[in-house]
Amino acid sequence: MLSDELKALSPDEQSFFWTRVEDQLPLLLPPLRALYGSFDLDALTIELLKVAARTAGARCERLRVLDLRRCVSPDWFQRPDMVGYVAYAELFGETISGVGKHLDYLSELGVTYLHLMSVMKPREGANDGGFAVADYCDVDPSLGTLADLEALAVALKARGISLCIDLVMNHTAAEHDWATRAAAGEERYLDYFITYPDRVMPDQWEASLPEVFPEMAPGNFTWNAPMNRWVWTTFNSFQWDLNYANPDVIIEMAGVMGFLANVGIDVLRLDAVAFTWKRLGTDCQNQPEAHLIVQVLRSLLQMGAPATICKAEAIVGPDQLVPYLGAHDSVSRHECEVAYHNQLMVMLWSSLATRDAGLITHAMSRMRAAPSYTAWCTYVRCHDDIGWAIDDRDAALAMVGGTSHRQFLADFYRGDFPTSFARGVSFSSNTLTGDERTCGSAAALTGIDDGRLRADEKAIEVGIRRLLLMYAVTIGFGGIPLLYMGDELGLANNLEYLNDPEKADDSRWIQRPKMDWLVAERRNDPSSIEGRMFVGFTHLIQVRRSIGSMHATGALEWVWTGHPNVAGFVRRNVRHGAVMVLVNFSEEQALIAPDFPQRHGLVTPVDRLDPGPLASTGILTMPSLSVRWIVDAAAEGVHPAPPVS
Ligand code: OTU
Repeated sequence: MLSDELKALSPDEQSFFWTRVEDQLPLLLPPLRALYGSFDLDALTIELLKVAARTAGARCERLRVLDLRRCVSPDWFQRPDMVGYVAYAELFGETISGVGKHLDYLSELGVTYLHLMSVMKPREGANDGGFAVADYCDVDPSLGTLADLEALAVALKARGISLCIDLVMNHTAAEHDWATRAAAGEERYLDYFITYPDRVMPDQWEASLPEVFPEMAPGNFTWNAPMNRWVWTTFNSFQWDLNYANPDVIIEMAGVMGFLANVGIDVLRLDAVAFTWKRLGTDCQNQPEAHLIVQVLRSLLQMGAPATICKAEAIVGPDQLVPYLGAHDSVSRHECEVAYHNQLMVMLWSSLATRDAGLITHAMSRMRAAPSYTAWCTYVRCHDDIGWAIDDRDAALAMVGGTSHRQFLADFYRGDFPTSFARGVSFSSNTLTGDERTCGSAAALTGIDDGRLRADEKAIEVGIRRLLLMYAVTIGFGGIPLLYMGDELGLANNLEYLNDPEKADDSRWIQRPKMDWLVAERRNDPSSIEGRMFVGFTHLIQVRRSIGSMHATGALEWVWTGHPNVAGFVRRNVRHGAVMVLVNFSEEQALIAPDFPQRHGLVTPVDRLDPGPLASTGILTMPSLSVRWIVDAAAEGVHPAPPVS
């Protein structure tokens, strides 16, 4: 069986493939049965195994070696030297080969993971920043060719940098071949999408569906005249949701994933994965089946191309989030290896505004632990808006009102709250629900832009401290910290999008500037804002690489520091000891009990960010807006700084 698909492989490689199949089948079959039990399961299983075998059989020698290496070292993405950088190919390097010209810059920063956005072929015209894909297996012609992408993956790998791209799995562009064939009346492809002849069903669905882009793209269905039907379009009218209830769709998507893995992609970011299954009477997000779909796809990838992993893009509440890493109510499964930690992101912005450690400590402590074989992608900013995902129960524990706190955060980061330092803008505010999301560059949200606009040196300085504080937490968390392009230089809000009619109604473009390579030249000038930022970033990254306990496998515990402005957590790692991260969100200095680290088991505490003595005056001082990464010197094999006499 499958001999045709596997014929390019040596007998040893074939048996390696069959070992993976044997290993993964018990993980593949239960979700497959739960999803598609009413279809011919044997035939479907064989079809999917063929896809996996085709992927394995078409893999080049270099990637087959990588498969072996990563099967031996499955923790490759969990290590302390993993540091990510996120950039639009076009905005960072103009073209894909242009990106290749800036690899020294990434290496200088210490980057080992590049998430390159919007590289696959989008529809023409408005395309939601590349998230309306017309061909999953071809590159945007304005950026180059598939061969360029392959060459870039090779060049990155030579520097120890993994490549991540988006797999927009929930929807295709209306111009994708499947969609045009559906529109032309081909039955097979009609069933790839969710369409209705009249408003009866759409109205029933709409009764419980929220709107993701209420201002730009109200409603969840779009009338398609050629087809004479309503099409399910959760996002923009030109983004058609795929129908995963049809097993042909999952077969196709497995094929696409194998294809991209064979181009040399290390990480597939599963865009909008929360939306892939629809259930009447619900908000059609985070349905159990959405998880089963990922489990199936991930298993097939492990069979065909085990060097490639999946990243969940599920920007959802804390309870719904951890299951994407496989941590479900009563069992842990293999699902995505990595996922965005949007709860940490939201909590960091919340704490920066309130200066208070209470809510973040309650909320983070209540979250279920991520399985030890996964890692969080931690981030401060990304290309999207910030949705204020504060859970009402967390708010209640911290004795704040959920609704009023969410409104406060939207006001604060819009700059409309007394004492606010932020200069963000609102995104897709929903007048019905009162929900408002926020956009703005990290520099704008931390007060650097405000300082620049008012030419207030002091405010700029404080803003830089805030931005570096945010990154010191995400970089010090373990997992894969993601640096959003431009943050390392403190790039400001960019208002150019307002002049482009295709972008003007989407304020997310405010934080999508073109990389400013002239400004970047100042990165080693410590008297410039860019220099202070860049040096701060490289320091954090270099130090992190040397701390074994930042490995993502360690267990995480949030701790109460006894000071209302200071939050903290400890990551304990069987192999590498422990690290305690303390963060003071306030502009005032804070004092902590001198033996606080010892009380949490760090016998010989040393701050690896600032090697001065920790508690020389009988008290542990946290300067204004500061972060400490405290390790146990005895366990880490480093020596504490000598006491100051
Ligand atoms: C993603 O985000 C992308 O990151 C966006 O850039 C796209 O516009 C969108 O999908 C459609 O492809 O609604 O506001 O978890 O937060 O999936 C951003 C739910 C989005 C959403 C997320 C989506």
